[in-house]
Amino acid sequence: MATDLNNLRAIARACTRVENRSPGHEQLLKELFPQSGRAFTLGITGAPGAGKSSLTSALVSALRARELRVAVIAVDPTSPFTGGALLGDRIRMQAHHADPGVFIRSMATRGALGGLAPATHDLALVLDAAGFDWILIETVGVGQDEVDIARLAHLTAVVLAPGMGDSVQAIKAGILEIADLFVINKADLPGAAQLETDLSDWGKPVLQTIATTADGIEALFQKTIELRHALPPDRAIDHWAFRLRRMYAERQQLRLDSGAVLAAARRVAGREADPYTIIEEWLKA
Ligand SMILES: Nc1nc2c(ncn2[C@@H]2O[C@H](COP(=O)(O)OP(=O)(O)O)[C@@H](O)[C@H]2O)c(=O)[nH]1
Ligand SMILES: [Mg+2]
Repeated sequence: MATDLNNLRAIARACTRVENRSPGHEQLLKELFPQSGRAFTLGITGAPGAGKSSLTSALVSALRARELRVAVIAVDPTSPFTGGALLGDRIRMQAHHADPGVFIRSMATRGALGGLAPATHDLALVLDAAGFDWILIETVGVGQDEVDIARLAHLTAVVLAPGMGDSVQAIKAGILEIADLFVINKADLPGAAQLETDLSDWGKPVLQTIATTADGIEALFQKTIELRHALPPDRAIDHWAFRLRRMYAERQQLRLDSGAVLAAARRVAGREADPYTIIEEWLKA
């Protein structure tokens, strides 16, 4: 049965089908959808080196101590290796690899058919349906894809570290706006207090952590639970409205025949036709 996800290998296989957009993956997602909706997704985003992977690993330990099943999706567009996170991430996460209550997946495929954000969300749906209680999505907060990924998590933690230049200014306003909470990691380094002052203007909770020693992880967990319970009920509707628009636009794009696009582009470039009429005709078709 296609929807049988009761072991890690079956889950990994389903993830691969969804990630590669293999034939039939949509049918699989349709079948899994009714089993989804129970997992809590936390986006963990921020600049490279801020300590997102370390923090993720520490959070996994905190969740496992409570016997919660946790899946991690590491989205790292900077890594050229398919399915490969950075070596450091691998080593850090190795501690969890033998644990059947933990599932770790890297998404490294830039330019995935239909885009990185939709593929990541579909992956999260598979893991949700597979019964994971928490899904941690680590993204590098640089591009629109990553912002979209983080935006659609239940909550998003933006991770900053002192001594990384003008962190607050360096991180784009877009990523600060999607933050539900700020984590100042590497609080053992000088400048953490100043960073906290800088961040206080945003009116969001700010927590300090030292991921490498698990300092502050318990408080981060508690704050996350608190924010989770205070989530506005409309948020899920907003997220789905956003996703439905995206999904529709993608399907439209995939339906376009590239030969026909090229032929139309030639006509527009040659001023034989105007692009507005062409789009109108496509929408009617
Ligand atoms: N001093 C200090 N170093 C940390 C802390 N958290 C992570 N690091 C180190 O910072 C580096 C980058 O961490 P990593 O988790 O890979 O960052 P990422 O790129 O945001 O995922 C690694 O060498 C970590 O060991 C911390 O709280 N304090
Ligand atoms: Mg990382």
